[in-house]
Amino acid sequence: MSVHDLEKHFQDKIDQETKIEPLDWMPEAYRKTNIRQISQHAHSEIVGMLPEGNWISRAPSLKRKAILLAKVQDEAGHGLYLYSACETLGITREETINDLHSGRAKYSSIFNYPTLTWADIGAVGWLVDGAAIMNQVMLTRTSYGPYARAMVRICKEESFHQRQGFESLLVLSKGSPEQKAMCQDAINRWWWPALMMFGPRDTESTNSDQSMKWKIKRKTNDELRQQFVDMCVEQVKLLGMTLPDPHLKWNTDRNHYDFGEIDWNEFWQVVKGNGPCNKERLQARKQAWEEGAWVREAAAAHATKKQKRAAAYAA
Ligand code: FAQ
Repeated sequence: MSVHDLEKHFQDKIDQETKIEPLDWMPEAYRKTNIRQISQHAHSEIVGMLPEGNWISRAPSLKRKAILLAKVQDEAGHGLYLYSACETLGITREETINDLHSGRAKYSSIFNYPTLTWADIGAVGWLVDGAAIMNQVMLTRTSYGPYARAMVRICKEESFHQRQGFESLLVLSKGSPEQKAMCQDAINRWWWPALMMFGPRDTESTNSDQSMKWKIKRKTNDELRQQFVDMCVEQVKLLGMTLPDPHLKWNTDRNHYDFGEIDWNEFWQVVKGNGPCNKERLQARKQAWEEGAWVREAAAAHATKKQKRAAAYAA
């Protein structure tokens, strides 16, 4: 088959909703786009453990500590499924991790903000996991099979994460005046960065057009952001709190909430490495990688020993 025929066959499969699997022929740019997105997603899960891990030792009760521990462990699991999905595209885990450490690969802007109070952990659950799941539900139907399957399980866990965050804020919102103020302050600080998680406006999004044609993405950045705003405006009422945007207003023509302008300068500054915690986050990941070298060596030595034993039995 000529490359043209292969490309046509590939696009037909996508149009007919047949998943692309690792051994199928795929255009090099499709492979690279998936590696880019899946590895950046994996890095986000792993770096995302840092702002929450910060509060495990300071959670206000044993119950909250157990919940937070379970959640942070889930994020590690998500990272591992995603690194594995990425490896099916012919890149090694070490290569993807090197790309993170060298700054070649990005991770979500949101994890470059600090978690200053206990209420931030609730706000991360409600808003950050909420934004993540809004985007990830569409990814359960993404065209690359291993990524779509990983997302099914991840979404189930993310939905628990979002609910626990909301419930934690609900408790604070019914508490003392100080607790209420802490809850509102966390919402104020996390709202705009959460909206930035969906990426640049569609008109500025360099990858969206092609990713939509290949059904890697099923909804655009602005569509998902709008869905998220509409959902949160209703949910915040249950908390008796407000969202920090004076321009939020129901638009009867559009059947959606209008909202204020995102500070895109701040977004790009954070993406380029100049956010409040970028340097700290990367440093923590590099240190963890170096300090974990002995674990990787021991695991590799153990695997070699097992292989040799199995070969000896088989002989
Ligand atoms: N931060 O052309 P587009 C989570 C970059 S998981 C940093 O629109 P695309 C779980 C983008 O990479 C959260 N960079 O890009 C959790 C591109 O640059 P590049 C992560 C961003 O890929 C919860 C450039 O801007 N989720 O939170 C961001 O079509 C709690 C142009 O943008 C995923 O990764 C950003 N926010 O659409 C863990 C989901 N936005 O790569 C712990 C999978 C854009 O060309 C605690 N990813 N950029 O150099 C996606 O769905 C897409 O990649 C988008 C961006 C929607 C994020």
